[in-house]
Amino acid sequence: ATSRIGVTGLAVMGANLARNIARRGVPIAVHNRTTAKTTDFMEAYGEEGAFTAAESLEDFVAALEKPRRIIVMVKAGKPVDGVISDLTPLLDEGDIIIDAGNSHFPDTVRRTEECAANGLRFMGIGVSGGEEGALLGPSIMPGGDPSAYAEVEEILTSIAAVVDGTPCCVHVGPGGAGHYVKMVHNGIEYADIQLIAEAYDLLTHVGGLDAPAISKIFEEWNSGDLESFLIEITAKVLGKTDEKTGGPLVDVIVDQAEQKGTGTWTAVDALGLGVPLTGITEAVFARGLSALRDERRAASTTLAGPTPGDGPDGLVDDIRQALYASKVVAYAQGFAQMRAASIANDWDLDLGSMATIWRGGCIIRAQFLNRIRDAYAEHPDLDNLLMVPYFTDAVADAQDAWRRVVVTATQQGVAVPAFASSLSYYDGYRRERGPANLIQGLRDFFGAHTYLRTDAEGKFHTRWGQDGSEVRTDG
Ligand code: NBP
Repeated sequence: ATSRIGVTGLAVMGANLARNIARRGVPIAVHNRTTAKTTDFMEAYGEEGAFTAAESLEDFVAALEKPRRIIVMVKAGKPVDGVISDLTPLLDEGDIIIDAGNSHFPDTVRRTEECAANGLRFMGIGVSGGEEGALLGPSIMPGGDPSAYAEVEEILTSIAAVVDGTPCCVHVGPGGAGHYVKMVHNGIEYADIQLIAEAYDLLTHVGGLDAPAISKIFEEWNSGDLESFLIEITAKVLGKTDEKTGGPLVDVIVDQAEQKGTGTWTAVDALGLGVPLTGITEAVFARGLSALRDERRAASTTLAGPTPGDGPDGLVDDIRQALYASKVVAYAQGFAQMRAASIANDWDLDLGSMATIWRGGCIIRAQFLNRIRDAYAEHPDLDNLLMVPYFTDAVADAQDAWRRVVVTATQQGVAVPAFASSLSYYDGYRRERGPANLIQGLRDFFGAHTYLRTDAEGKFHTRWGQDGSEVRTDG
């Protein structure tokens, strides 16, 4: 047994993670269900480090030091369960199985329990950054038994991205916490991307700008508050000339967004927790709408819209501000969701650390995350990021532009679900008294669901269908 750790599953993510580990001088065993992939891997990268290639799981396990540390990087879902059950009889008490794929957190909770029943330690870790991140330094969100994390901490922190000397890897919490945080990360990524798409849509259809001009705008935006990986690559994608047509590549890409489901998981979980997560959820719905391409084509010549007009003065900068304010809201909602999940599951999540490990390696890496980290450093029990002076002021400064953009979009018939729902959330959140008093009145009328009063303790019901008198129902 000469390898300190092993990776099974050598598709792009597993292969790159294994190479990243090996490049740090860590002896590592590699395995893949289909052996040809292992052979190809060794031929291509075998010289990069101290690899032991294993054809069978038995040889793979035999190559590992104890306690064995095994990273499973196979397709999420059933394959992960298959690999765990194949490994289990080959392992000893205290060995560690680490699922580094995009597993759904309830599966991670279940697998943690199943492994524990077999004397094994299980970790579910979120790895973000795509294939390049896996090779050069991802953001890593490890969840699971702290004693297991202690056994792999050195390796994981050594392969993670580093920002200002701090590795983008911190123990998130027990059980499914790591995969949960990765899920919310992906959800926020959906919202960020949707907001960018709405800005692009407005600049195109209200601003009358072409893709190269919008590319330049995003390039400029990337030197301000919006500075982030996604804004940077938006400039690149919009600036790309198509080899075939000689025009912008984006103009010939089909406008149907695909998805792998992590945005939906985030939205469904928020609904279950009762957390208003409008930005991410609208982003998932917008992808769903985009997929209805044939229906949209038919509707485009059937359903009426407004007569297009000119964009107002200052439109470009207004859109920048609307994008920023909506982004603040989307992150505020995502962090509120993690806080609610942390309380519900007893995870004790350190939200400032989550912002810290997302600053590098991952798709949503951004300057902005430093502000979130600072906010939680000062106020660890913060209910909502919007209440921190930096964000309160940022949104206050942007709100006039934000409102103008939503009004313009509405008047000109451009759909901006994420901009508009973020603004509605903001306006709803800042109201001391909203209209739910009427909702409670209606619920009491048709279902005797009772209501609370602003001026008295207790629960009340009005006998709507009888004499109209009010009764106290809680004793
Ligand atoms: P895939 O998700 O495409 O999975 C391919 C790997 O799974 C191959 O090694 C394949 O082995 C193995 N596999 C399958 Br499929 N079924 C198996 C089974 N029943 N038993 C054993 N092995 C099985 O690979 P990936 O794109 O590298 O992603 C790996 C994980 O990382 C996923 O959970 C993914 O969601 C996550 N992730 C991906 C990215 C990304 O950018 N791609 C980013 C972040 C996270 P074979 O060669 O024998 O078919």
